Amino acid sequence: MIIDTSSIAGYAIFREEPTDAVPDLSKSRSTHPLNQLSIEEIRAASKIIREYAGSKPLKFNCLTLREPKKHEYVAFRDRRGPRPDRRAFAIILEKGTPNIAEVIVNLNQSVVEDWKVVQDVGPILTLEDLDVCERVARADPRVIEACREIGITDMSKVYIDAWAIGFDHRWGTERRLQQGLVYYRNSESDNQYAHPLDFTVILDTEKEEVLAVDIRRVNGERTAPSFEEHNYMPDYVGDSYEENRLKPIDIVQPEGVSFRMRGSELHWAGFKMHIGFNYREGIVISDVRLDDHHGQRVRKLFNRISLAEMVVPYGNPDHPHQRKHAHDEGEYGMGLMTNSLKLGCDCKGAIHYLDAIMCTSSGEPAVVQNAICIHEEDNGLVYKHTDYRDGTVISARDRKLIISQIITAANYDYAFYHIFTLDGTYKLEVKLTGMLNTYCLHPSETAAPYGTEVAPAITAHNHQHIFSLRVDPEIDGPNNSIVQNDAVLTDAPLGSAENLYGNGFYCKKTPLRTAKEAAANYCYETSRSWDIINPSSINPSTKKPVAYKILNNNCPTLLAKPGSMLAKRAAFARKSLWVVPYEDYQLFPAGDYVCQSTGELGHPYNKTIADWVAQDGSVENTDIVCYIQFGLTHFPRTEDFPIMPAEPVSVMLRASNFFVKNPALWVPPTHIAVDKSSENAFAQKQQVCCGKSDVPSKL
Ligand SMILES: *[C@@H]1O[C@H](CO)[C@@H](O)[C@H](O)[C@H]1NC(C)=O
Ligand SMILES: *[C@@H]1O[C@H](CO)[C@@H](O)[C@H](O)[C@H]1NC(C)=O
Ligand SMILES: [Cu+2]
Repeated sequence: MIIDTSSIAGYAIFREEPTDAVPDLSKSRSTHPLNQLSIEEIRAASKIIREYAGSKPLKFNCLTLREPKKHEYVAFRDRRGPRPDRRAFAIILEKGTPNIAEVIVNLNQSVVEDWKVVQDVGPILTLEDLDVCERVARADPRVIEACREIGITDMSKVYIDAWAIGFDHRWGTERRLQQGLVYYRNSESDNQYAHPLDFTVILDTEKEEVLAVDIRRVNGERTAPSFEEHNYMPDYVGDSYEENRLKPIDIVQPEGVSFRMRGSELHWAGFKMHIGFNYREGIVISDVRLDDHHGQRVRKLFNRISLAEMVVPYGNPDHPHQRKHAHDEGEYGMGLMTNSLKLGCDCKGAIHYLDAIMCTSSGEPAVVQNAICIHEEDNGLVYKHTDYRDGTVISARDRKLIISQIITAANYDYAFYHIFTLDGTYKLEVKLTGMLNTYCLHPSETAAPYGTEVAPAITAHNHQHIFSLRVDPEIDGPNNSIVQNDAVLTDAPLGSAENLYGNGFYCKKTPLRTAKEAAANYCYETSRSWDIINPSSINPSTKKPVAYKILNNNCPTLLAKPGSMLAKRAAFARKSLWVVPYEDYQLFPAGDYVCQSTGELGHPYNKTIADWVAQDGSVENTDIVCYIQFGLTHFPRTEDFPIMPAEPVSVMLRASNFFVKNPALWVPPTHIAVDKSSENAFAQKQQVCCGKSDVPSKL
């Protein structure tokens, strides 16, 4: 079926043969309402859109599933309502005009249901858009001259990373801009980040023209490039590999995996969920439920989980570095930048892959094979106890179900691991690797205080990585509230009757009732956490509402002055937590359109979290959505060069008085040593911990 392999900006995108025939969708078997659009559905939707547009030449910016409205989906899921129609959502550029249209297609009825023209917004830069940068900039006389001035005449050795521009007042939003960061390679496989050049190129994506070459002169002088090599590919460092130092580790699952898939629905260890994917958010996990073994029922946990935005602001105030604050999701798309994964390299063991189906600018389907990896890993102990008197031991092992994807955003690579464990926990772990963004140092400059000289004359600027995890909770049902937990000392003074010894402390619970109250920051002094509670579901033991606790203690403060462009554009990153009332299709906290956004309040077509929170809606005992910000502040180290060792950062949602007891008690223990008189059949089996691959070391 796949006939032509082409590579867009180095990513593996496999194109399907174009066809005019509209597939007869009515014949296809019923699709889960949250499934990605199929190849046939993409073809059908783009044909319907083209026919509607008549002779206007169109450029598809995106074409993706329009998820059903929540109440329609829930009614269908709970067998109270009809199957929702399949719909597609597209953002279309009418070529040669400034018009941008948001289009909704009903695939069941083969009609365009809505064609809305929006203005003053910047649609995502797709890989095809970014491909313009290097091609056009390399051939531009001003770029050639800028290179010649610093002694570079072979333009085939000049490489230009395409970035969104942030915001540039010279052009506003009339043009779709990008900036090119310029590097040199001594040879094709040489590490370009060791040879950054001292200028950037501004381009118009649609006109495919260079608008400006911004040269950063120091005391009126150019900075000479460093040609010293710092490499990591085998051609250069292969001689230093020590193959025999590490013996192979193979993961053996002799009876296969413990999860089952039906299409994109996944069942594992009592969890049930749907795995979706789109060009913008990448992985979307919906409808997460869990068997409660003690109550013999399936309980709802989360309606939808996805990464909703991220920002990487750089801290060097010199022009043009202020423009480097990539919103990798809203500006480029987590789906579009996703890698095609390789067995045994990106994940080990028995792997189930799902493909991602997106669309090219001409409206053809584009498939990234093996975009989503689903696998299990051993996760150490889930519990253990030894009775010190007689050596009675019980222990059980935990394991993780991991749903992952890896993206490449120019120099950086990010791996996203959505992890479930046997105690009912959900965790998002992000691993940061790839290449530092580097810049050249003029002999009169020092890297400090805004960067680290990671190699002679090469600085890597201070920056942050702040991610926004969107969680639409459904803790035992749709109506939830938020309570802030702070560990505090008892007020009563030392020596008083209430606190004679001064050791009293408790968990101070503060209900956050409105969106403004719920705009909260982490507090290290009080080990702050937040409970998502269901006020009408009471734990019989505590007699208090059941909860899932947000544990987020990696919350860097957004390092941008209030009122700055960055503080406005990345307003979402100003708090560790936001909670807003649920609205259909309200997903992206930095706006639906992040490219060249100013972040000003009240944009007619581009609302952000700041707009939503300003309405100060009730978030008490109602359908709520949480945006959880986490990440790290990165002062580059020499160890991060020439390629960064992966650095993890994570956030967790953990059951808190949700179950009546340890939810992992059903997990058969792997080690029991008990009194032989025990009557229990399982205990009598004298189960041993080891599997076939566990052996004593031969040392
Ligand atoms: C709409 O189309 C989908 C996919 O082809 C199909 O599964 C579903 O049954 C259709 N729905 C209706 C109401 O006909
Ligand atoms: C949730 O709250 C709304 C009012 O905000 C109410 O209409 C609805 O019935 C509640 N749903 C459940 C399942 O309790
Ligand atoms: Cu970093």
